[in-house]
This record gives sequence, structure tokens and C-alpha cells, in this order.
Amino acid sequence: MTFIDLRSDTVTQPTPAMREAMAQAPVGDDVYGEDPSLNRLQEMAAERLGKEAALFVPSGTMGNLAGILAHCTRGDEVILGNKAHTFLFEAGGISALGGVHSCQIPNQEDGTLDLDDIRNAIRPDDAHQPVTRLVTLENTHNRCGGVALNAEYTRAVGQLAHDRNLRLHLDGARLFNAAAGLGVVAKELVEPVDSVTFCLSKGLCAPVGSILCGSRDYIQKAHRLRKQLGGGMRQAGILAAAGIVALETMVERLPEDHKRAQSLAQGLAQIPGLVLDPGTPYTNMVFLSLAEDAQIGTASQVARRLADQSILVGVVGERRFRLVTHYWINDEAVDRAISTFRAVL
Ligand code: TLP
Repeated sequence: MTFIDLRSDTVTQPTPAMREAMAQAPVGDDVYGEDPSLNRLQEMAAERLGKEAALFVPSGTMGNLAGILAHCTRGDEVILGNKAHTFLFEAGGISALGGVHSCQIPNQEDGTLDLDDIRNAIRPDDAHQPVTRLVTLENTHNRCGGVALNAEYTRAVGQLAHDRNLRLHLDGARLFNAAAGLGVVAKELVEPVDSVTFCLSKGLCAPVGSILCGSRDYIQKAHRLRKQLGGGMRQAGILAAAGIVALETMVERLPEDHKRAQSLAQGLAQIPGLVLDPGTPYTNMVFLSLAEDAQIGTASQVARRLADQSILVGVVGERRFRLVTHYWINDEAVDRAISTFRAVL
């Protein structure tokens, strides 16, 4: 029996069309800027997001790292959410490697940062304090349930940041899920930001890679940082070829994943012992917990029992799960996941 892997959309395998495009891709040495496939992907991405330039990086983590370091110098401070992926899950790279100090303010349940909290976190001009340089947002917001931030909110944060001479960076690992969830084009969501990363290797199914977009000067700086971080690649057009297929064919179908997340949530909500987060799913993530009075062990124990039945789920707390739908999860997989949960509980 094949595994039904709901742990993340990072587990997506490249599609047959991607494998074919990778095999045929014209390539060159990208450190010399000579890879035609990579250059094409970067141009497509910049155009799609309405930014001057784009840079291919091996991962979302490196995209955020190079992206933040290109705005900041050592000792500068970035304001971010206390549930931000960059704060929680990127191994402290911005401080370990860039000397960037972080000021964490509470993420609201809807993934936003309160405008007053941002305002109050901006440092005065005082030699005792770090210099506030940057604000970052995340869209969709992973630890806030995969919720999407709308353009109006992002515009308000952009205006606040720019009025105070700060820059705004967006971790848009799942930017196209946000756009699909809100029924808008991604360009609209990133118009107010100075820089944005998005991932090709999550819901868009490419095997490797993320893109950082911004102004031409900014991307030139990020390009040097990518080299410093060891992310300058050679015939990376093999990877870019899959990214091109991702942008051309995988963006428009994301609503299917969101619909399946809805079906999954509806099915799981009927099972005694499971409590779904209010509002879940916003996009392609379903968050749920074991009911307080359910005597069925911990989430890890339940996940092991599910794995024995070929269902893989994410454990994100003592009694908490995250299930993510993606291209390789079809209707039958959703039904099987629901019936296996029922059987195991
Ligand atoms: N998220 C992964 C894990 O690291 C948690 C996942 O399974 O969701 N920004 C956001 C919002 C992300 O969710 C992730 C990956 C990243 C950045 C980092 O991307 P990669 O894994 O390509 O470095």
C-alpha cells in the first residue's frame, strides 16, 4: 500500500512534466549568469510578482536569510511575529550568520501583527539600542493555521514601515496559496512589500528551490549574499526547468488542494475524540487536536498508529496535528485518511 503523506506540502514529488522538462533543460553556469533556464525562471517570477528582479535560491530558508541580510547590517533589528517561520524554524540563521537582532511581537490568531505593536516596537534614535531596519510578515501564515493575509492589511503595514523609513519583507513560502485562498493575483498581495520569497518546492511540486524578488539593486546585493552562503549553483537550470513548469501549470490548480483540505476537515470533524481548530482550513492546512477527555494517547502515539496504516500526519504539539493537502493527495486519499483516523481512534 502506498503512503498517503499529509505531513507537509514539502513532500511533493516533481510531476512527470517536470521530470521531462528537467531532462531537456538547456543549462549553463549560473555563477557566470549563463544558465538560460534559470534566467528565464527568474524573469518569469519577477514579472509575475511585479518586481524588478528575482533570484533563485536552494530553499525558502536561504531566501529569507539572504533576503533579510540584504536589508540589514550587523546589529540591526528586524520586527517579526513570535510564530514566524523565520523566528521558529530557520535555525536562528539571521542572528547566527548575519548578526541581525530580532524583536518578536505576538502574532494575532489571524497571522497578522498588530499595527500598534509594530509601532511600539520601532526603536527610538538612541545609541543604547539597535537600529530597527525591517519588518517581516508571513503569507500564508504557517503556525497560524495557513491563514492568508489580505492586500489591505499588507498595505497598511507597508505604509507604516515606509513612513518610518523601514523596509518590509514577506515570507511568501505559500504566497500562491494565499492568493488562491483570497481569490486575488499574487502580484496584488506583494505590491506593498520591498522583498518577497516564495517556494517552488511546496504546493507547486518542484523538487528544489525558492525565489527572492525585489528591486534590481536589492537583488544584486542578495546575489552576493547567496554566494557567501554557499548557494551559488552551476547548471541549476535543471532545477529551474521544474520551477518553470511549476509557475506555468501548478499555480492555477491550488484551489483543488484547498477544496480537499475542506473535505478532509469536514470528515475529521465527525470523529469523536478530534477537535478541529476554529476556522480550519483557511488554505491547504488542517489543524486539529485530540480532545482533552480522549484517552487515546498522545498525538505522536496516534501518528504512529496511523503510519502503521500508511497515513503520515504532522505532529505539532503534545496533542496536536497538522495535515497538509497537495497535488499528490486525491479524493481517494482524503477518504482513506478520514476512515483510517476513525479506525485508529
Ligand atoms: N516549512 C516547513 C517546515 O520547515 C515547518 C513545513 O513543512 O511547513 N517559510 C515558511 C512559511 C515555511 O513554511 C517554510 C517551510 C519555509 C519558509 C522554509 O522553506 P524550506 O524548507 O524550503 O527552507
